[in-house]
Amino acid sequence: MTEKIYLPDHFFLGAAASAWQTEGWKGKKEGQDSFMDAWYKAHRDVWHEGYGPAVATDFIERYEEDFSYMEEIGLNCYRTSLNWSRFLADYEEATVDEEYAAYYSRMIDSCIAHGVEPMICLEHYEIPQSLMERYGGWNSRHVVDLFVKYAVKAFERFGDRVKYWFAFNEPIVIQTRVYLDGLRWPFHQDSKAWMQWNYHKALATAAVMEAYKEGGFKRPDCKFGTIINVESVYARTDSPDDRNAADKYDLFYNRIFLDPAIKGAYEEGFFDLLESHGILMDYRDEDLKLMKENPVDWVGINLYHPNRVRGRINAVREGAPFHPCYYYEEFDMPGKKMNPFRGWEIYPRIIYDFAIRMRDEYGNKEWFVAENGMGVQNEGQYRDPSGMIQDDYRIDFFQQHLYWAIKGVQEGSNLKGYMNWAFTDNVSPMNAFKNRYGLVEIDLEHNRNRRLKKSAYFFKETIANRSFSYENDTEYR
Ligand code: BGP
Repeated sequence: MTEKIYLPDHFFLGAAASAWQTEGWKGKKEGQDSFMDAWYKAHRDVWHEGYGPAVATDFIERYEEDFSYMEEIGLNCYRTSLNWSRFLADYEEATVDEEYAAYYSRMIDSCIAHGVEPMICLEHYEIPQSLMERYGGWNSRHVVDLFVKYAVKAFERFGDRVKYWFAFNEPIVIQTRVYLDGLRWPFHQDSKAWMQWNYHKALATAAVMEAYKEGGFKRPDCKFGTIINVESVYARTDSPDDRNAADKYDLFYNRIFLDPAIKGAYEEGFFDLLESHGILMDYRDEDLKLMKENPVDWVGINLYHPNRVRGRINAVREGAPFHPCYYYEEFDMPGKKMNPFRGWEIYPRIIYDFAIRMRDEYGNKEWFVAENGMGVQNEGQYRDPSGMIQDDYRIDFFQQHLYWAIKGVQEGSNLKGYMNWAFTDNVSPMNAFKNRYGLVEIDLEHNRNRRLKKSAYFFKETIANRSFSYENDTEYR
């Protein structure tokens, strides 16, 4: 059955990206590597076909072109990050690198001139590598102070034009891949450092929120938030054992950031649990007060795929470093739909389920989908004779996810908009340009030229008509 789905009033449609995944290194100075740059240089072997952040999409030279396409599509907003490692020439003193700041200022002006609202994230994995080397990155409390100084400089420079700021994109990711799972350079496993990083980032979110308010940067039409990757978790069955596994998964990967950001506090018993596993971080009572007083205005949520778990069948070896999988095992649900390229299950209802959760468990705080999208390999095979990639699979993906998002709004969730990852194809950590996500193709063979995919026109029409057609397959056959 074909249904016409209308976008709710004021519901925005945008697209996201980040500085390190698009800009390229043009103009980058000695000592300005981010952690991602350093990882790429140190262990390039694992980066798909050797591509990485060095050139990326060359956004630094081509943002004007990208914004023209956004204008053509009618995109409401564009989210990217400010590259901490490049915006400052000295991280201790927060001395601004004028050259990078001038580029950034022009870029923001161009974005606005094309009718697109900029949304800026202060860290999308771009922690300066020199802070990793000197202090162990977010393991150090001093880095929280440096981050606040950096944020204030950013507000001073661009706060007159940027209304929407975010502390982090996916604050849990780096330390989970590095210290918890040991999957990435520099291959140093440390579960306690993992927790310390989580904590310092939650603290930094509150501290920057406070600086934003107290520095007078928060005009009435401005909002400060953070962007959290929620790992939508489903228990294998309704058994207490499976449900407990899902609950612990949710605690260690989701509530660990949602709770301090939105409720201003960790749940009761959490610190005891951390202590029982030997990973209780260093904290001060005054930090908890700061968090309590500074919840964010809204949150962006990155939602890609569900995670399914069950209670453990095998015990974890005694003496193994703590990992949340102490409480769960992943569960491979028969019959699940897959995006085979990225290896992620497709289950569009995750947006609706989270919408209801925000409504019922998080005081119906304002939120938006900050990333959702489909990464596909070898998209050239879907090119039509005119040269355009016919990404109908991506259009289906958008329709289904938007359908469930709008259902969430209809049932009272304070969901304000939806952003695709990403505007153009860009560099993923390690996978580089392997899986393409963009509405706009980046042609690596031809000077990184841009070309709109069919999905860009789906966005364009949906924005122009404030509606789209959705094939709701309800027929029993
Ligand atoms: C999100 C990140 C993005 C982007 C995206 C795509 O988790 O915020 O930076 O990379 O995932 O996933 P991947 O790059 O792993 O394919």
